Amino acid sequence: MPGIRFTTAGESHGPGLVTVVEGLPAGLELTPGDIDTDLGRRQLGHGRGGRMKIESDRAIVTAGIRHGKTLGSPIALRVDNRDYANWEERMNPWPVDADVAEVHLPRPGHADLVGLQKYGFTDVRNVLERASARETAARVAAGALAKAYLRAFGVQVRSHVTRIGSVTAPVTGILHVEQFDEVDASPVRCLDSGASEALVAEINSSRKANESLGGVYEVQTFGLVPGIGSHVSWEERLDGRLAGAIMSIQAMKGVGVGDGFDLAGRVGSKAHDEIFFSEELGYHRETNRAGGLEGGMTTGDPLVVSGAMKPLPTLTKPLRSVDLATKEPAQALRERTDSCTVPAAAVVAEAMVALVVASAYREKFGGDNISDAVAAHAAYEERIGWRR
Ligand code: EPS
Repeated sequence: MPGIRFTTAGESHGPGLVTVVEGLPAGLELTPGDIDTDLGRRQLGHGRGGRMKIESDRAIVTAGIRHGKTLGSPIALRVDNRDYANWEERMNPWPVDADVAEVHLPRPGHADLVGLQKYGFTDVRNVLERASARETAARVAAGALAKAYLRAFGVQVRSHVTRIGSVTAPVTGILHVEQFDEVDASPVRCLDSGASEALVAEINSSRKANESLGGVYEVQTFGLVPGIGSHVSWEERLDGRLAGAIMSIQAMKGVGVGDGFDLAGRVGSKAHDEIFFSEELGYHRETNRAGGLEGGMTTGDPLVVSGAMKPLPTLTKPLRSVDLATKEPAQALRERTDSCTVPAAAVVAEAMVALVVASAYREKFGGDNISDAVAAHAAYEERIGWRR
């Protein structure tokens, strides 16, 4: 079932990031703005640190696109790290004529200590550079291609932040795609303006206390047809694939589909979505507790996936750790850091959801050229009598 595959490479303060995306059909129209708009959205959000004033992420296409259309070949994108200019000695790919100090103070909650043990290093920098969430810029670039592919089928992927620290935005009910149009105008990417202010205040007070904060976001995908994914094998269940993709994002500790963990505490009659039929809508539901997935397949209702992010582990008031050179108690590495990146994480999660859903569309509708896939999609809609 070859769908869409991607990989990333790059260290946070190295020369730059790269992604290679395979499996997109030929003939898909793209503009630079399709990629760069999302790269810019990922850099926003209240709670970001000094690094975002240095970077201004743009994708440089090095393969797979010609005159604004995909060729069907692997697409390679590069995002340069502007900050590399300040790190050329410490992060040079080649030996340098300078004494570069090793980092010996692992941060609790980061990959630092275990990565060092596993890969046989003495310098924490050899781990933290790749573990850094800077890598998510490459994922967002790849995700922008997946979103462009999904647009050909009328599918749109959106996100919003529902909680930061102890402050939760009011419960929203079923959302429509237009309700997300202004979400990027909120400094915390929250749909409720009152809650938005409270979330900003929560970040400000934790920053004053030298604390970092996590939170919860939701990704919603609109315009899907029923039957993407499959119940027939564990690998094809879309919920499993989405959960893996969300959990692969740095700092994630939980994932939910639809009403998620809340469903576990309900009686069955309040946990499912009853089925109706009308000439106008065909088969439909009046609720979406399942988050648009039944049996590992889309139902055609909005796909709702939430992610829980832990507070960032780089702290301005560091936690206790051990100096790896002396084995003596010490404070963890104290570096320039963000205090909250939940708004940015939601944009990264959009990319990961888009890549998973696009891959499943590609598996189902195939096509060497995008027009083949769109025709297969239309034939499928016709067969199942889909009317939305
Ligand atoms: C990060 C630490 C900070 C963030 C970085 C992720 O970087 P620095 O150590 O250079 O201040 O800014 O995120 C990005 C650079 C980005 O583009 O999102 C970390 O330790 O994960």
